Amino acid sequence: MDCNPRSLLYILLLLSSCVTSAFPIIYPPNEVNLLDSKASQGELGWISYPSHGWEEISGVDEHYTPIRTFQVCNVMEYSQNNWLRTNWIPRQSAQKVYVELKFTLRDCNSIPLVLGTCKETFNLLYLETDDDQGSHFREHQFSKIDTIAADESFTQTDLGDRILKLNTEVREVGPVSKKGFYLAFQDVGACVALVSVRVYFKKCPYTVRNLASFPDTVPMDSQSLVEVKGSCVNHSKEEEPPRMYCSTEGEWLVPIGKCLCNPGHEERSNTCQMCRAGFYKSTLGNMECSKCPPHSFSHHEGSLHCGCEKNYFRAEGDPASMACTRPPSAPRNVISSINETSVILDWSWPEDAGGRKDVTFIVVCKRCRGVADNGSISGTQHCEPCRSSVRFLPRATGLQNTTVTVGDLLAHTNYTFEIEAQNGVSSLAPKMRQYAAVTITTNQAAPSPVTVIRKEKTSRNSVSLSWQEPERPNGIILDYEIKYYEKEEQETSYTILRARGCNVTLNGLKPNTAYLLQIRARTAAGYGASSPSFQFETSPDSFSISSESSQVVLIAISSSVAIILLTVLLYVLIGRFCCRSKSKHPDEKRLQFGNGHLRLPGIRTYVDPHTYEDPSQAVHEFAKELDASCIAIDKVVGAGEFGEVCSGRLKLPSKKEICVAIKTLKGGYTDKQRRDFLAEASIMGQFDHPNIIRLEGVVTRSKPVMIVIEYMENGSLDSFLRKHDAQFTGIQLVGMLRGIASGMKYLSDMGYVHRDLAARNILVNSNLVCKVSDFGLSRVLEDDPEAAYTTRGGKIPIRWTAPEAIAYRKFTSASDAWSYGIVLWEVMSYGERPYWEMSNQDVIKAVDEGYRLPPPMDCPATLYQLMLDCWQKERNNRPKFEQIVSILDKLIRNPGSLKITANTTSRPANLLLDRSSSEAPSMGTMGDWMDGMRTLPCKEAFSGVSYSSCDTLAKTSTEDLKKVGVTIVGPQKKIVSSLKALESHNKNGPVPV
Ligand code: ACK
Repeated sequence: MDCNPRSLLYILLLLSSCVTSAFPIIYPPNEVNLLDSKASQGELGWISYPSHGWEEISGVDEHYTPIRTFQVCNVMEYSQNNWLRTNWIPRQSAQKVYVELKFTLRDCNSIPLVLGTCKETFNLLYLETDDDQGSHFREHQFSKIDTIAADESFTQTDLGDRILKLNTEVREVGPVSKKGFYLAFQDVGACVALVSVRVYFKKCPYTVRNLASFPDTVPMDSQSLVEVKGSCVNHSKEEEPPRMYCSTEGEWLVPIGKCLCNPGHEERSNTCQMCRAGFYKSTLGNMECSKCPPHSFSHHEGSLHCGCEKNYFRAEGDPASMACTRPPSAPRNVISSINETSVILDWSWPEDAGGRKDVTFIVVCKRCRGVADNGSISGTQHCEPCRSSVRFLPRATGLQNTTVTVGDLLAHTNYTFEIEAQNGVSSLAPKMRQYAAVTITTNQAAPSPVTVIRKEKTSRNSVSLSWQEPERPNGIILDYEIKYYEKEEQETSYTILRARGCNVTLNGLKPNTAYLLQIRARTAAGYGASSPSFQFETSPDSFSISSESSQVVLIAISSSVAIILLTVLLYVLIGRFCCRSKSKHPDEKRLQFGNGHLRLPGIRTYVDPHTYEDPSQAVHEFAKELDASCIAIDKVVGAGEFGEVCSGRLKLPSKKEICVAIKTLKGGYTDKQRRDFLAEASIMGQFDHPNIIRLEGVVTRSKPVMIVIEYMENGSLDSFLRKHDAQFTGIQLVGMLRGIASGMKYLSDMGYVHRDLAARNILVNSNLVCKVSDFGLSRVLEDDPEAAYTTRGGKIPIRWTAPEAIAYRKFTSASDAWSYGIVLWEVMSYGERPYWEMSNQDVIKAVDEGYRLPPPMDCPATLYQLMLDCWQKERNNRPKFEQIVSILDKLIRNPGSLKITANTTSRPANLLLDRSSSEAPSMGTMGDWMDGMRTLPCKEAFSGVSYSSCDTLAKTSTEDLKKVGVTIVGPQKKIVSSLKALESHNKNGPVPV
């Protein structure tokens, strides 16, 4: 072994240099080298003083990389002071620098004979200057950084060899402030090889965090952190300002805030990159680009959204992620159901909703002309939008359900409805829109209500009104029905008038009284709904005359008196002329009642006496006042609600005495009772018909108050029939029924609804003539022992009353027709109680369920059929009294038809017939009658007789019958009496008993 310590160190370094390697030198990114001796392959050019001190030599480092090193090993001599100074090192931005030394140092023990002179440390010093001082070097200018000692001098190998250990020491220098500095290494007698020197400072290196870039940042020398603002990378936007802190160790700390990639860009490796074709990104954010949704595409990079394919669309509010959609197909299976002037349209959902859920429906109404015979619209149709008054329920647009009701259409009009399904993109593709169309024709409909009523003129007792035709007449208006009543009376009694035009004057009103009035129009389709109630008031009874105007008023009164006197004179003259002329038709006489009420040509109307303030005023308008001394009461024949009914005689001056019935008003009556009592006379007095009980007059000026009427020998029809059970021929019964029907026809023509038509209210005279009696308004029902209170509070004779009148007080001539059917049944069953002992409730229920009274025993089929017709649930289907009269007339002309009975078995005790199965056979011709006759024992009798009319037959005598072989006396008489009855009836009306 060489004992020269310097050579030992040198050998080691040379050996090391035999194996070279190209290890790249990698430094931490946050360290910035100011000097690295390893990086230099050539001479470093550092100053060594004295010259025999530090020596620069080439060698290799621990990685066998060629390096330049300095060594000194003057361990044998005392007082060593060897300096090695680096070149000037620019400070750059460093505030504090680090010096990393790699060196080997031999321990003095391993070197023989150096005791006392050998050292094991060296000093590290520095000098700051603003410029390079070149070779100028002064020891005392340097400041010591530290004394550097080796941690370990040798390392033992596995083979027991000792290997020099490379020491690494790092020292901080700072703060440094001048532009540059020098380092110096002072050796005082050690054996040291300086393998490398690296001088560096620390920085926070450029970095990108949260898509914000942060520049290289040199930390402060002090302990404080440096706050650094980041900048968003390209194609990104700040969401929250990005910031970070740079520590003194060159580390980035506490990232705050971030940036987001712009639409059309996504984050890829800390950058924002454009979306690829076929992808899109519509919003700011760091999510990935999405694939284009169905029916859309993007051909370019960086797409914000994908365009729709042909015939596909995106609605304004549609998100970019939603598939492109298209308008829906047309609704399917449109069905219309027409109800008069409204139609319900139903349809099915379209087959293709276009890929959307926001499908709604719109219905367009068009009024079309040019309909072909088969109902389909012809090619030359003209359509125009429907009027705005057409109502859609719930609405015409934005329908979410597949049905709509269209109302207020015109009657008998063709309409086309276009139903379109719409969705959010329908408006974008007008050409792609499809609709389903349906064409309908509306039906007949009743007119709409009158809405505008005007008061033209008012006086004490009258008012003139006019109104506008209903907005939708739905046909030709036949007339108007005007119903009015005193407001206070609350419709308990009212008056109905009819007018053809749009105005009317109501007379006979009470002064200073409030009235309510309703008008409804009538067309062939029936009555429309009533107008809303219209209120008017009559003028006050008295008025004051101011002194200034008194003279004028006086003149007016005088003039009026003169006019009235003139009118009376004229009236008397004309009256005389009329009396002398041939007697008029009773209906024409009716028109002479001069109470000032509406008289419409051709329409005779009855006047409600309740419209008169004072009943005696009405009663004297329609009834003659009799002197009580002309009346002789014989006996009491019955009891009415207001008092006894008596029989008696009436002897008017210069007239024959006649039998009369006298209805009396018992003492202690109230005003209302008196008014109601006399109301019957006021009503009766308006009628003049052979089948309506005739009023002779009234006694109101003395007591008892009386109503005097014609005397009807046989009393009430019901008790009369019961008394004579099965004693009349069919023709006699039909004759009685014909009379009742004729009276009812007269009443219905007058606009009077009886409401209480029943056999008990028909009176029969000695000639079997039946007359309708018992008149009044609500009183009639109050008076009737049969009347029962209904759930709605009214009192109604249930068994005789039509269902609609029971249910909602719909009293009309049609409800009277129902009652007539019951009377018919009563007559044919000789006064049997309708529905026998069934309770009223059971009757209502049974009738409502369609059950009807069965035919009375031996009832002719035709009459039973007539009953059933009168009991039609739908009141418009019931026969009018005119038709009933004509049917009965036909039967009377063909009595043989009465022989066909509706039932062959005996009368059922309590069985009602189901209406649907109770069809009666019909018979109405002369031939039918003859057929009926053939059921007699002498059925062959007429086989050889030629007959042409009832008249011919009626002239048939017993002799004639003998000629044709009817020789038995009984049948002969029966046939002849039947024929006589027929003839008599044809000539004189009802057949006498
Ligand atoms: O069934 P009747 O005998 O006929 O009993 C009643 C009673 O008065 C109570 O109404 C009888 N009656 C009513 N009006 C007349 C009249 N005009 N002629 C004869 N009797 C009458 C009725």
